[in-house]
Amino acid sequence: MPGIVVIGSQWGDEGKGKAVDALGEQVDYVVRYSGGNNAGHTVVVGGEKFIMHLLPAGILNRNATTVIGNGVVIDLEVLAHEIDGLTSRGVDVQHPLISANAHIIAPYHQTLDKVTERFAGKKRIGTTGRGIGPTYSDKVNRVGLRMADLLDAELLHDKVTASLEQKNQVLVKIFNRREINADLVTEQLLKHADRVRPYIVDAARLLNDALDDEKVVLFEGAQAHHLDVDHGTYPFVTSSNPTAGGACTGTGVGPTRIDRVIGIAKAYTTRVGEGPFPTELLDADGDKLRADGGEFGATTGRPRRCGWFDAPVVEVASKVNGCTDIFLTKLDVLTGWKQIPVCVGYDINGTHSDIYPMTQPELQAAKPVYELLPGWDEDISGARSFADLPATCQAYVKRLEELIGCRISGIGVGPGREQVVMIN
Ligand code: 2SA
Ligand code: GDP
Ligand code: MG
Repeated sequence: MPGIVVIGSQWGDEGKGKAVDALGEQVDYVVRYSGGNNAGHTVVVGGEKFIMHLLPAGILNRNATTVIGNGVVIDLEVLAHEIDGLTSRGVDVQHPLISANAHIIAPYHQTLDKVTERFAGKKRIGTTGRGIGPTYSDKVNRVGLRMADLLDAELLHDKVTASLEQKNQVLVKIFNRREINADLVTEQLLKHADRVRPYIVDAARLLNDALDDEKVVLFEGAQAHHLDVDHGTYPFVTSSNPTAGGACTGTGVGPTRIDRVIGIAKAYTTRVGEGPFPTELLDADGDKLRADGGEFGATTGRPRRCGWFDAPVVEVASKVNGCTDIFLTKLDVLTGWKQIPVCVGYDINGTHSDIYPMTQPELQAAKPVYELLPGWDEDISGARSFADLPATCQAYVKRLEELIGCRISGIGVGPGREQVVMIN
């Protein structure tokens, strides 16, 4: 079972960090393949909380080698800070191996992200402001900076200069900002160069060799299916491919090497940032879910929007990502509700649909159609087998499984590393 991909099946923050950590000791390599430090992946070990932004959450597993693939965008300052932070907390952080082709987030990418959002007003995306979109834009526009460029100071300077040419005009003329100096930016980036140079590798070759040696490689997705630039709620998406295909393009391994795709689904739904969200609750029920689930951004601290489980949202993610199984998280948060509504389809301008809509206007118009499932009062946080769960809780899981059309292989019943129920 060497190639395993973990993806978010909703709008992120499903608990991918915890799920990756739960796969634990069987993993030899843990690899991030998309996004950057917009991500926040949380693992709670012995009551202590760790949030990883750039490094994969699997880094807390001592046996695994950490890799950052070519599909990731890297803020060098954040990377250094994250490695030092974990080390100071006693985590044995062997340095990560970073693809020579991964792109660098420069300070001007962050500036552009922030000013673009500010100027967009009501049309803003609600980005994390970490410079993610502008860095991927540069990559696609072929004016990006790659990790390998840190190996040649002169080349790096040339590339920064070229990249800033157009941006400076935009910053000055449109956003009324000061021009950014290429020498200063190059200097800032080179500050980190000595440290990260030894990390830079041909990650595609390394991972393919590892798979040839029957090593277990875990591809840790960031964000989620519905934030994917191709498959998500465009334009309210991130600028990369968090979907399972991104594990191939974002690391350089072929699809034939992937044996398992685990979709992570929260037992209800959350979203942070702008964009459509059919089951969103703008009332006291939403506030209760937010409070009970501690639903605040792991990177920015923003309150997450909360709503009921939306089955067509997870069903389409499971299909498009080729999920082999689903890990259902935060089931414990639903304890105490008399009845739990589950969205089984939509009313779209008077027409019923039980599948996720094809177009954005249809999604915007979609009114959820709910099925009410009986709740439970028992504390399930100590459950360790499916049989430990109350009958109505078991029925909730089974109904979701039916609606998603994919086997649920694990359940999260609390934030702690040990708080999982594995189902054979
Ligand atoms: P960006 O910054 O360009 O990627 O933002 C574009 C959209 O993607 C959303 N996005 C996220 N959604 C959920 N979780 C994310 N990570 C953090 C977390 C978020 C936080 O773990 O909680 O702390 O705010 C994440 N990263 C990006 C974003 O909200 C925009 O809708
Ligand atoms: P990720 O981005 O998908 O890794 O998710 P985040 O770390 O951003 O957010 C998930 C939050 O839920 C974190 O605070 C986790 O500690 C917490 N969490 C994960 N699984 C569970 C669970 O099964 N139950 C509870 N109560 N909390 C969980
Ligand atoms: Mg998160």
